[in-house]
Amino acid sequence: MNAQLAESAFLLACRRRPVPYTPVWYMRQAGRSLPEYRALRAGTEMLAACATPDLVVEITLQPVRRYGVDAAIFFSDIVVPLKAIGVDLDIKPGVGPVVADPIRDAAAATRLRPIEPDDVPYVTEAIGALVKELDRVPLIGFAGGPFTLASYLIEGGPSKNHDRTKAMMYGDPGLWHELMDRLTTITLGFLRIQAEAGASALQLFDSWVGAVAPHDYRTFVLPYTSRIFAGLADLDVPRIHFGVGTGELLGIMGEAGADVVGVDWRVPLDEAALRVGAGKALQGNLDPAILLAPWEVVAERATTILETGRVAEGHIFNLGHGVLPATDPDQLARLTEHIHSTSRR
Ligand code: 1CP
Repeated sequence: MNAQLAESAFLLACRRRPVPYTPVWYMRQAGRSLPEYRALRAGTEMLAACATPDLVVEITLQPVRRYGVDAAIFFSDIVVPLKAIGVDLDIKPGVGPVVADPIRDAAAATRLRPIEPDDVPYVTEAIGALVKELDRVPLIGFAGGPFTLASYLIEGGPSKNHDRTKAMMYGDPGLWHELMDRLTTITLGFLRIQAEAGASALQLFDSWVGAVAPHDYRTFVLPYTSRIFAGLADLDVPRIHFGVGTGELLGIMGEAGADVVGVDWRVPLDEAALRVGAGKALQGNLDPAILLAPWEVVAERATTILETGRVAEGHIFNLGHGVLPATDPDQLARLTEHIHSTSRR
């Protein structure tokens, strides 16, 4: 890693060291809201695009150029490693991941095998090319959290309440733990592949885990998220842990072992810092819908988040969840500028 990269505001904030200004990037910054993305993707299916290094490199770089963000996020999807080990699934436009044969019994669960670098040569190749192109801008690799992956596999697609997922968790804990154990091995393997290819930070997106009560998180999820973060500890790469609707889970997520905890828009960052506990940086947390309001509203809300974020030991500005497709890219470009200039020390 070059010295400027190691001293980038993003990596310094992840490590809770002093920063020249608050670093910023946006979840789902690549994709949907960018016209140059829609032009490039035209005629190529999502999973095919994820397996084409030239496209992945270009799509990953687009938001860095346009928004001036302090980190790039690898263009891929949380279901890519599942597809790579042979799960029959697709990403349907306007829907999301759809699994042909949902996992509902032990025979199906035991077909989930560990992932190897040879399963995803296009990931290693694209990350290698990106690290060169990005030079001093950090690249974030990512994977889906085990609960969130389990939900897609059990439900067969996007779900509002994760009913079947919880039915397995409560009703057949043996099968649940078998499935979570295998997903943990895949997620950990996929994150390590990305770090070894050159990613300089890793984010675990357990987007839907906010559906679980804290005491159930402890029994049914924490053993697995803890194993993932412990399994990355030797890499010297900051680990970020994110979920939506996790206000009641922030304390336990703090225990799971990441360096940075992502916070959605429901909990102010000063309160989140108390819940997460000492020794963590925070990432967040502007409601993505605020970007649909006039600029003055965005600026005022963003400034408040910089202020509440000051009590955290490190703060990476982000949205509370992904960029909405209807977002005007100019709002995000202006927001990056606003965060940098307002926070400059
Ligand atoms: O046809 C298309 O253009 C597909 C739209 C799309 C895109 C652009 C999907 C389908 N995934 C992605 C890229 C993607 N997915 C990225 C990289 C881009 C970036 O962040 O800049 C990342 C990090 C993800 C991660 C992802 N996929 C998550 C976790 C993050 C989150 O937003 O919570 C989840 C839950 C998914 C599943 C998924 N994939 C796609 C969709 C529409 C969904 C959500 C479906 C649902 O609501 O359940």
